[in-house]
Amino acid sequence: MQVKKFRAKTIKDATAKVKKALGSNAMIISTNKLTQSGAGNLFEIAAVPAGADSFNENKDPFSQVKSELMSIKEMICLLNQSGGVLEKLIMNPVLLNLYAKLITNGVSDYNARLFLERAGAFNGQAGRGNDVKKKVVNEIAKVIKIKDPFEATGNKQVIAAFIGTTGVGKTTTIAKLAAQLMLKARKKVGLISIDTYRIGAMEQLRTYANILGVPCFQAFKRKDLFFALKRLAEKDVVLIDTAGQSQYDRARIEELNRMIPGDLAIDSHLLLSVATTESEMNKTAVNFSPLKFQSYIFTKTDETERFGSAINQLTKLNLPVSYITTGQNVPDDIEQADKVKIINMLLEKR
Ligand SMILES: Nc1nc2c(ncn2[C@@H]2O[C@H](COP(=O)(O)OP(=O)(O)O)[C@@H](O)[C@H]2O)c(=O)[nH]1
Ligand SMILES: [Mg+2]
Repeated sequence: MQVKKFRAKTIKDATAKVKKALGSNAMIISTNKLTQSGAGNLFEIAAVPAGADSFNENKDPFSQVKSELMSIKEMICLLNQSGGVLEKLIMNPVLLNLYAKLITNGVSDYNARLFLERAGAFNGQAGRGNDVKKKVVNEIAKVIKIKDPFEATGNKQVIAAFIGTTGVGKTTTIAKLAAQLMLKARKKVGLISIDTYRIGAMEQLRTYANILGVPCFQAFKRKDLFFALKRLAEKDVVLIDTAGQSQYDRARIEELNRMIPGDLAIDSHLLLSVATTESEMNKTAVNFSPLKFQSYIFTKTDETERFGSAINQLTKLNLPVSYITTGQNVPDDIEQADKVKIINMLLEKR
């Protein structure tokens, strides 16, 4: 392999030289600050052309970063971050690479820095090497909580409601869950569609219910909901679909809040699409908060490579994640949330 070295007075200039010589897919082997007496700063980047990095696979399942190396593209992305993180990490390509992955996958600069800081990455010598990388991964793992809402609860019925903006994937997710709970966990399932504004949201759910052969009730009013729950009292699991709320529509969210009574043990899941921006996600969570949801389901993970917005959300309101949905196929494209998988989604180079 041909390693080439490029020197310049700033990291930016050295990066530009690598890009010019080896292209924007070049991989960085090392970054160094060469101290020169009196002559000011001098930085050196050693790099190889794209495709030459396969020698460095990490097999540790908890930090399965496919490549330990950072591409020049990621370096260019980092140059746009403020606050001198680059200078602090320049002698530590492993951490620089990790930081670059977090940023390019949508973790906010603030959070990426926080994870590194908590892991002691900026503490001089102590912040060097692979140990500290593991600590960073651990710090990320700490904000990811997991919950299995349908784990064996004895004979107790589980009632789960699915809330979120129109189009986020509520009905599809319920169909996937209903099928999996029936086929894999051998549970008896019933469905309810809450449609306070009578917008005819029931049809899609009823179609799935017919295919699966499970009962499906429509509830326009609180008393319909009670009636349906009574009829489904023998089921192991009742899944409640909700329709018609935009995250900006406070009146409808309030309406739904009145419908879903606090005295019933209904476990609410907020669905958030990872394809939305961090601020949109947060606004949705804030606006739906009167419904006191207890966990997140992140949807459409297949549509984006950026899982960072979900991590940002978890640092804001640290509730557990119950499921991740990975595509349009019913019933296959859903997975129970898993810490290692989530971290890999975040750190894997795709
Ligand atoms: N790519 C992708 N599409 C999804 C996923 N989940 C749902 N969808 C699609 O998103 C659209 C809206 O889904 P729907 O369940 O009707 O959303 P609802 O309005 O929240 O009930 C449909 O076309 C679904 O097939 C997912 O995980 N990935
Ligand atoms: Mg729907």
